[in-house]
Amino acid sequence: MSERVVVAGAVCHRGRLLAARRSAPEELAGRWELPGGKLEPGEEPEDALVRELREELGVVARPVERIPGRWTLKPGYVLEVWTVRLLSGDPLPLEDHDELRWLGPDEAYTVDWLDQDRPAVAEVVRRLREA
Ligand code: 9L3
Ligand code: MG
Repeated sequence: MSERVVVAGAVCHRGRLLAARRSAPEELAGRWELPGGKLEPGEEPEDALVRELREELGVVARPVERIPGRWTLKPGYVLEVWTVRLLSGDPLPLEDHDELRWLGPDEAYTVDWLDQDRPAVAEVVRRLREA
């Protein structure tokens, strides 16, 4: 059986990174993540990411660059992360999240990130500090 891909977006705007607090499932609720979700059959990763960010946050966004690496989630699922630019809309927690926060590099670790998101978050924070 092949791996199923979960895509997530490091949405960066004005030097800050968007963090989203999950509202489900129970074991992940309250933890923070880079928003995104599973590919649908036949879908390209970047298209899935655009769709997920529209559904979950109500924004139009564009994947810019893949963060090197892929991280195993539950067995059979891997996480891939892109940096993302907002094209239009103000993110709202429409689906699967109950709070959003824009975090500057010095605030990036004030939330409890999901374990598998941490390497990508660290890379994005490093880039924000350099910018
Ligand atoms: N997941 C982990 N980190 C992320 C995302 C978007 C998702 N940044 C995990 C949580 C779920 C699975 O991947 O177990 C599927 O995600 P979703 O479709 O419930 O968002
Ligand atoms: Mg999701």
